Amino acid sequence: MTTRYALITGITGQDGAYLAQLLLQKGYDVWGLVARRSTDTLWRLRELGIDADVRLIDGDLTDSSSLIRSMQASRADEVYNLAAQSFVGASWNQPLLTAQVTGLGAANLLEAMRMVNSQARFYQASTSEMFGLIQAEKQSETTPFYPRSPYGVAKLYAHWLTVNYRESYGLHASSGILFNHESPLRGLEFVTRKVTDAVARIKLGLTSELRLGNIDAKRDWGFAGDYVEAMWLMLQQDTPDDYVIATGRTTTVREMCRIAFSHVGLNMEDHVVIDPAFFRPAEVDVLLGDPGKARAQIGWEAKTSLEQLIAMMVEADLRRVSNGQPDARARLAA
Ligand code: NAP
Ligand code: G4F
Repeated sequence: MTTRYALITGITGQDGAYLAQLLLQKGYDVWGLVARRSTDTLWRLRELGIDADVRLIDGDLTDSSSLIRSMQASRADEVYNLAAQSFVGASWNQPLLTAQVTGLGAANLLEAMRMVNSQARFYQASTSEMFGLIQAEKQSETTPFYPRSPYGVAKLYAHWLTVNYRESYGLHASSGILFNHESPLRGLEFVTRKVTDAVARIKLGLTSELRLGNIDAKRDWGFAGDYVEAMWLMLQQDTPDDYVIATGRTTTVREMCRIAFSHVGLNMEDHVVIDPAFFRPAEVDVLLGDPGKARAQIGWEAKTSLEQLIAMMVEADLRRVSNGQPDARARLAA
């Protein structure tokens, strides 16, 4: 069988690590673009035990030359654009950087792919955040977008550019409109991991309080390990297209929190403090995806329930905290 080559931007992120693992299992030669940082960004690849199995290339989505070089070096026939400034909260503080990386970054990569190998297949990490102020109770591929953050606006540009390059140049370019997905590898700034990490610290007596913002917000949460399978499936189709990837169930932050605390026999009411500092200038109140098209056309559906997901995350954080594992807490503004 001939070797298949994949290039993943954002390989050091949550999804990048799980996708790299999946593609390695499928026999791909996996290359990843890694931006220079002064901190250790390879911890996720190490946790999955695949850091020695992937090939890492220095580069940045804002540096076109590094993207052209990455396309050439990897000889990629599948390109997954997962890199982004992905934290919604930070996008109000860094709107220009978010536009450059999360928005224009996709343009840089699409252009590099067109120059080096226009036959390669392209995946864009689009997001339910584009639905923002929702225009339908259940959001599908045909629901109009109304982004509510600089991040959502940047992602919408990248999304439409992916559609446009498909229609303009005939590229095999697909966009996955993924709803929130989490895992033990989730960044600590996102609310699920912030909660599961705090639950572990409270249970082990290291702290007693968890400060949160709008716990009435509702999200459609799934497991990242399930969602990367959908990315791969999209690029195996004869025809490129856009797909909503979601569980079809929505839950408040409050209820997600309750599930996490009760997993270790604690009451959230004894520990959660509402702090206005964590409220956003504009909120996405509720997200609920309709994954019907993905089920019907690419045979994908979520396998992991929210209860299983949160249990998995709390258990992983209990292990980490017990082992005194360092984390990136100092970097957070969550
Ligand atoms: P993540 O953990 O924040 O990972 C983002 C990745 O992008 C990291 O590897 C990061 O590198 C890299 N990156 C940031 N700026 C870069 C730059 N200028 N050049 C090159 N790489 C850069 O995000 P994730 O949760 O895995 O999400 C993956 C993608 O899906 C993102 O595009 C996100 O916006 C999108 N998405 C996520 C969700 C979700 O619920 N997780 C839902 C819908 C869409 P460092 O490690 O060096 O920071
Ligand atoms: O976990 P979050 O920060 O995720 P958010 O904003 O939904 O964005 C994530 O999902 C998107 C897909 O819809 C991705 F595109 C994006 O890259 C990212 O992965 O916040 C979830 C909800 C929000 O309503 C937020 O206001 O939780 C609320 N929340 C309440 N207290 C909090 C907190 N969020 C954070 N991060 N920290 C809090 O203390």
